[in-house]
Amino acid sequence: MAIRRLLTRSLNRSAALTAAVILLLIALVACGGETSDSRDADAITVSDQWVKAADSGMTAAFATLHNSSDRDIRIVSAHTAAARTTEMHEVVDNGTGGTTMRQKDGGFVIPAKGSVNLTPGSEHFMLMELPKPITTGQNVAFTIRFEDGSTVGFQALARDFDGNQENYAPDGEHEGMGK
Ligand SMILES: [Cu+2]
Repeated sequence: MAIRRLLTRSLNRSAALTAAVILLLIALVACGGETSDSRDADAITVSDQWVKAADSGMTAAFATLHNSSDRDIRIVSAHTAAARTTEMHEVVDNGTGGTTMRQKDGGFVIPAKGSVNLTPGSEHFMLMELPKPITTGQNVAFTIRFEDGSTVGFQALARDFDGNQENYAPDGEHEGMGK
């Protein structure tokens, strides 16, 4: 009887020890994963970035944003000295067969281990009230800020682009956004 109780106790103890070791290992792995890209900015890579050349008014910038981390990462703001205001826009149905752009609620979210492709006719950085022309071949510097306050900077080359012209016209769909 006494032996059996002793045996049970030591089994319980070794089970508890095993559990503790497993928990410790999980904690170590979790921490190890976090140190490589603990800041949002460290997990984001920007590629294929460009901006549409424009003489005045507004234009748009495009890029592919990749997130190497295991968590979704949100862009809370974007900035460039080439525009007085920079917004994050999405393109949606306007209910009458066309499309309209509007500010993306909460900003762009780059999914864990995934990408967001900003392309003409889809999501884009909207550059409003250009203080001076953005000319073809010019490099435009951008800074994007993430939810944790970290930032990523990138240079986007200005290109001529005729597609989706109507979408970016100052008198077009942006009127009535009220923002
Ligand atoms: Cu827009």
